Amino acid sequence: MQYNEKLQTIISQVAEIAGYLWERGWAERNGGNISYNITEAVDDPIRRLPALSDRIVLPKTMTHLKENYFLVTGTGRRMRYVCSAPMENASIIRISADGTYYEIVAEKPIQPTSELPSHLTIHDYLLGQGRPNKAVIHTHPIELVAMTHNPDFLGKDVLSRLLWSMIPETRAFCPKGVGIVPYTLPGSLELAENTIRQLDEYDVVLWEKHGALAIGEDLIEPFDMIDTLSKSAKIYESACSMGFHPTGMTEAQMDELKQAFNL
Ligand code: 2HA
Ligand code: ZN
Repeated sequence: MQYNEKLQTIISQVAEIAGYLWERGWAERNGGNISYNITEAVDDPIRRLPALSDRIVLPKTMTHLKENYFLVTGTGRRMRYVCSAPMENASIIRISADGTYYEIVAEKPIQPTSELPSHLTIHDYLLGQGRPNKAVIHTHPIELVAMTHNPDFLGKDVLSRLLWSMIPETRAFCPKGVGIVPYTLPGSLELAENTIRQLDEYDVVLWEKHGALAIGEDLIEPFDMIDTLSKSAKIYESACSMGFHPTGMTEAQMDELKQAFNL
């Protein structure tokens, strides 16, 4: 199918980021998923597309997503193949006019990710709040997930402070830090509800013993945040494996950065 330029750009970005997730080792098998609100890029030919699937009832009414369109990676699909053949491994869905169900409209009837309840609940919530995010990404970054296995790191902002202190970039480019969601069943509405509570304060959330979820106006932004936080986690791990506990930047050094860069 021939997509307009705006949509082609979004599809290329999804492919690009999916490739990074695979290269980073964050996307074993079908791990991780991506959704992108493409409503602004949708034109009449897409609007006229007939449904390729039955009506699939949403776990709850998505009031703010009525007649919105999403590009979503498919359930069971590998990120490495989303990279090489995006529209063979992702599909475009249209939310109904009453926000109670969706239909797949392009390009093939590929069932969306098992984490669709989280993705759509997040899009619905943030749109309702007037926040400009369009992209939601979920992935399994090794060192960050490892750190959630330590109960000492799960207190509010304990991990944010530790990760900020590993390298100035993290303090500068992830100024909100990371939220934590205690272990919750993957794909559940409860996981979605727990996540949106954290998104009031954070743009990146770690799901205990599972992965990271991040939001952004495009896909580059949330990928970069997870990547930067991961760099800090790797530095922490690297120091520990050299046999010492890293001192970390001091509070004063972090405050200096905060002032210098208006964070
Ligand atoms: O898409 O990562 O959390 C597979 C998963 C579920
Ligand atoms: Zn996952």
